[in-house]
Amino acid sequence: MGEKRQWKCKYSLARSLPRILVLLLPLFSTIQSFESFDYGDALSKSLLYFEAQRSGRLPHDQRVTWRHHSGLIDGLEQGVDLVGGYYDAGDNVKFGLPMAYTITLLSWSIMEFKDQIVFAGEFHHALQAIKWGTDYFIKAHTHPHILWAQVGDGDTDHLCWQRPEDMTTSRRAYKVEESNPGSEVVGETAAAMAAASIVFRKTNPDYSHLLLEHAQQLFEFGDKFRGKYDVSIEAAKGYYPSVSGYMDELLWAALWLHRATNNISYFNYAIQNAESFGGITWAITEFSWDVKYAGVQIIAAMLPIEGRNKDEKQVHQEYRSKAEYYICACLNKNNSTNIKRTPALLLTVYSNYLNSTNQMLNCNKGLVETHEILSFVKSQLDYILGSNPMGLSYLVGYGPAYPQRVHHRGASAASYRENKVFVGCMQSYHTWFGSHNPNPNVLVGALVGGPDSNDEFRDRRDNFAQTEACTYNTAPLVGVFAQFHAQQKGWLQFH
Ligand SMILES: *[C@@H]1O[C@H](CO)[C@@H](O)[C@H](O)[C@H]1NC(C)=O
Ligand SMILES: *[C@@H]1O[C@H](CO)[C@@H](O)[C@H](O)[C@H]1NC(C)=O
Ligand SMILES: *[C@@H]1O[C@H](CO)[C@@H](O)[C@H](O)[C@H]1NC(C)=O
Ligand SMILES: CC(=O)N[C@H]1CO[C@H](CO)[C@@H](O)[C@@H]1O
Repeated sequence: MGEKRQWKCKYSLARSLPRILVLLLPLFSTIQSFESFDYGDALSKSLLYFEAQRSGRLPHDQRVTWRHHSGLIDGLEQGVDLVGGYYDAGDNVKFGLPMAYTITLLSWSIMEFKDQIVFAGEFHHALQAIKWGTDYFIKAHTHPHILWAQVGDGDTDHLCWQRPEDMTTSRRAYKVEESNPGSEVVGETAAAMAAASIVFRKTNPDYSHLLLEHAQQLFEFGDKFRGKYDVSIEAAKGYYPSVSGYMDELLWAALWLHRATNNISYFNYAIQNAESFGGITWAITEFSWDVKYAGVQIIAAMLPIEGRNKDEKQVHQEYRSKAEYYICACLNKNNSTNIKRTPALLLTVYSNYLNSTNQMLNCNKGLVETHEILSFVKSQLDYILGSNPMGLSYLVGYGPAYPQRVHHRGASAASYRENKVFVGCMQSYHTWFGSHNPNPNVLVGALVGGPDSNDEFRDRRDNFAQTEACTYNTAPLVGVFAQFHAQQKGWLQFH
């Protein structure tokens, strides 16, 4: 299928954004908005996408009705129930690392912008999107020191173009354990469950408590039995290899556990390992399923530090300076244009933090007010939603024009609900992958890879770099859409 050994959705949309935005940015401070986008609609749609990516037995209230049950024997071969969870992108593999990262970002989005999501009437759907992932992690964490971290393998899956409901490819499951460790996936799953426990604390305290227990056990496991997960699970290597190693995930997990428990030992972990784990030495303008340093730095920068000693305050200050380097670099105010990911979530969170503590951002090209950061984020959102040279919304299903041939097995084939006749790999490949027609099912809310560095976009199913979507690219937009929707509707921005 031509997609073998791609590093999925790592450098896609937003690669070309900084260049355009540098040109546009001065306009935004004077012109509030030259085109009005419906962020509320974008928010609702972005949450629908997670229903389209569901694996397992679908519930009665499933709104994306072209999908049906799939992966119902996942784990059976190994005697473990791994039914559920999410497909990461346009294929039918369940990859643990990006799935966990998706849930961390969704949870972060939803805790940080909870009031705005409630205001938009989407809180219930948002909780469901998280729970579909965390219910699966609970199943996959079968022993304190065992985590099932993948079902299916990319190589056989990518030789087959088949809707998930008809799947005939390998559903072998892979685990990490003491003798076969995988600290990236274990750390990220700990982070996801800790973050989700915060989200569920009020609405479902028992569930929140359960998630926290899993998170604490996983962190202990990932920290004590350290090892690269793509060495232990070779089947992950061609698709989600860990280039940055696991130290960023361990810091990330510790900070999320600190936020969830307020237990000082996690704070101390992030401070004591700050230097040796690269937390305060790396200044990286990438935030992705692989590299989390910018997220670590931003969360650490927002930690309250009253009562901490001089050395701890010093480490905190170094985290903060790296965090601000990242934000400044995104805004092109730190001599860097090397932003490869849409940084909207991090910027919006940090901007709200600065505003609520009455601070400004100090970049080496000058002081930046929080409304300037938000203008930049808004310009990114508007670019995604249609304010771009192609005049296309890269959020599928939004607005009058959007990609029609998304690289997605289920969306490209006839809906199982309408046509239950089994379609094998080859027949499906010829009939659906090979078709020049638009997909029969619209993958509403998916953010596709997007335009190339010349702002061009070719809407072809085989052009996976541009037309495939990944769950972890839509997840951070959920909170940001909610924030801008609330602002657009005159909701009080800061309390
Ligand atoms: C804090 O976390 C550590 C490490 O998990 C644990 O040993 C300790 O008992 C916890 N402290 C409290 C007060 O819960
Ligand atoms: C940043 O760029 C300015 C000119 O735009 C240059 O004078 C300055 O030396 C650069 N600083 C760094 C740290 O590269
Ligand atoms: C915080 O946001 C409000 C509303 O947009 C704005 O009026 C105020 O100037 C901001 N404060 C700072 C410190 O940027
Ligand atoms: C690469 C680069 O230009 N880094 C600078 C970003 O800005 C901070 C201060 O705001 C400097 O300390 C960095 O050297």
